[in-house]
Amino acid sequence: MAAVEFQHVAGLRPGDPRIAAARATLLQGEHLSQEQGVPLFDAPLLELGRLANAMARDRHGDRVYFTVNRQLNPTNVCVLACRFCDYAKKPGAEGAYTMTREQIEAHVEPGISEIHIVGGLHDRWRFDDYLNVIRWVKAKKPDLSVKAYTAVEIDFFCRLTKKPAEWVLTELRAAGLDALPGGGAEVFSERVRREIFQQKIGAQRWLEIHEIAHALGIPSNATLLYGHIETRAERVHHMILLRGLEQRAPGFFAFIPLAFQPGVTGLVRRQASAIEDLKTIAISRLVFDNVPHVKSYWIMLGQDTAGVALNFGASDMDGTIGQEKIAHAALARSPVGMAEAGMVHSILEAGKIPVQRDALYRVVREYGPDGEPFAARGANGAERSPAVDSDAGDSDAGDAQAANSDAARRDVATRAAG
Ligand code: V47
Ligand code: SF4
Repeated sequence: MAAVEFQHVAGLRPGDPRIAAARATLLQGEHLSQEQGVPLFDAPLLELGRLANAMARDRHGDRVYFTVNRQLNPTNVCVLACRFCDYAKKPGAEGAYTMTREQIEAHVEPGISEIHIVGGLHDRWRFDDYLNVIRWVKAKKPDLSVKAYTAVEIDFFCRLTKKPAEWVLTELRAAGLDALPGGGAEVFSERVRREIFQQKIGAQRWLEIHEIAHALGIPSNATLLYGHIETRAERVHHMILLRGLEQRAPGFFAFIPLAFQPGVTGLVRRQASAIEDLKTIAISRLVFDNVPHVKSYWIMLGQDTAGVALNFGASDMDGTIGQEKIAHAALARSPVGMAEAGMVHSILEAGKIPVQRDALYRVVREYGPDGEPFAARGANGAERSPAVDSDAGDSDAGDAQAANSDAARRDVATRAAG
């Protein structure tokens, strides 16, 4: 983990004993325990947010990252039937779709710098079909960064090909994969898995696949699906397991708490409240302290809560997206996509500095307080990131911290790819 100097955290004087204890632990360079993490849900919201915001500022200054991206869901046909999922369809069912090459290529619009590919486990597709999706988008735009296929899909490819995850991931990388998204983790609890996603891989396999990816130099993200039948203690346990993996095998860029959209699943009557969302984001920042970014995923939070979350520890807003299908199949009320200007506006409104990035957190463009880009750079971002040692603490500015950890991850990816 990059040594983060806690200037902003040190400057706080929390009144609440739970927040004060968490601050003291972090200042000592230690991690919050399960016993310290769970009671933070009952601490005063604003004090909690202040500590998480200070933590984010110590890493990134006031910078908040986002990407101009498209989400590509090539098929909703899925052989599994997770109880929380309104997106998947059984083969041949009404509403089941599988995109053609032309439909896939149409997602590769000229102005985007990231594509996020995720979909169902198709009964008729072979591994080569999934590889082709990456090959086609990369052929259309070779400089596009490709974040594709969750650990659930990687495990499915292992079963399709009868090959180990190392082989599958190496083939995907040869086709053009740059990073793994964080989906499919749900919540690391056997109790919850048995109740709502019993056919799907559990914690051990999910963590194993991401560890293998990191060892191969493929960076990744991690998600938590919350606001259904899980407990707060299970959320914190999930964060602690991910933190342990980052310690053993660094390679996470971002942690994304996904607010469950109840849709027509009947699992819960309503989505978690905005207060619960903000607490979960803030506690993620404090407990999963070695992940560079916590994302405020506006598609599931809604734009307003997502903007507020930028002062509760989140330092990334994901992307403009285009046509989101998973949350909207579950009746999410957020728009299906956002224009770049809207994203910049939300970040400025939160009092933060917008920075446009690609899937590997290479800076594409920074913006001034008027929302105008003041430094356009190539998608490889070579002009910006100083090649600094990831372990060198820099108390001067948070952006140096961000550049450190992000540059370290890119270095890993470049070394392994070579
Ligand atoms: O794995 C499914 C979740 C995930 C619902 O890595 C639902 O940058 C809420 O992982 N309500 C896919 N969530 C999305 C995902 C993601 C999104 C944004 C950024 C990144 C990243 C990853 O969505 C699935 C599942 O956990 N999901 N149904 C639902 N009704
Ligand atoms: Fe299939 Fe993923 Fe939906 Fe589960 S969550 S049914 S694996 S598409």
